[in-house]
Amino acid sequence: MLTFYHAPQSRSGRIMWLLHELDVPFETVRCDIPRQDGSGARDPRNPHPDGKVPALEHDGTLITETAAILLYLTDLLPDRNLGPVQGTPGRGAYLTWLFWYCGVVEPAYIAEVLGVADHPVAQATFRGRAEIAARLIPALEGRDWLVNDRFSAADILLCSTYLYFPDATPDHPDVRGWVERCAARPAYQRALVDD
Ligand SMILES: N[C@@H](CCC(=O)N[C@@H](CS)C(=O)NCC(=O)O)C(=O)O
Repeated sequence: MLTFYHAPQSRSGRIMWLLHELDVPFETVRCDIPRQDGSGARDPRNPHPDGKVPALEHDGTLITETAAILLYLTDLLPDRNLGPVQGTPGRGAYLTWLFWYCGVVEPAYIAEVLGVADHPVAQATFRGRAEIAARLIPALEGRDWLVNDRFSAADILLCSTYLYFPDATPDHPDVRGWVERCAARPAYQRALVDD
């Protein structure tokens, strides 16, 4: 049994999208969270240790962190082919995209929002938009998807930034085409309604 702790218009939308791609039964607990405008509050029903979303419970196991949940789910249901499992082609690339997003892409964009992207520590650790574009553009040149040219949870995680913040999308036709392909997926559209 999968129990998904979700708040609308938040990072947990990516898990909602994957759950719809997986076409698996799940229970959604819609949680309140503190929002940046001062609205909302921590929800006592949410088991996340920091009161955040997303969180997932599977048969008594709690998983938090978006990328960890994506990886957990695609490994749990390998027959859905939404992320290569250990020992199969593309596993290394799959892990690399997921962890690059968490360790580099999200921090780099946050540093930009905070106005510290040019700080030497931010540059040395994350670098910035140009370097993100320099990884994505060649990966998508002549390909529809990031891993094995097959849609995976890596596309969900990386593309979500540009679905939420279109102005941040690297200015290249192959990247824009990939974002459009992601947005056109029926499961993404169902997840938007479910959100
Ligand atoms: N690194 C975490 C971040 C989770 C996160 O910050 N979620 C926000 C919503 S987008 C949240 O729950 N905020 C509520 C709070 O700050 O208490 C992940 O990717 O899962």
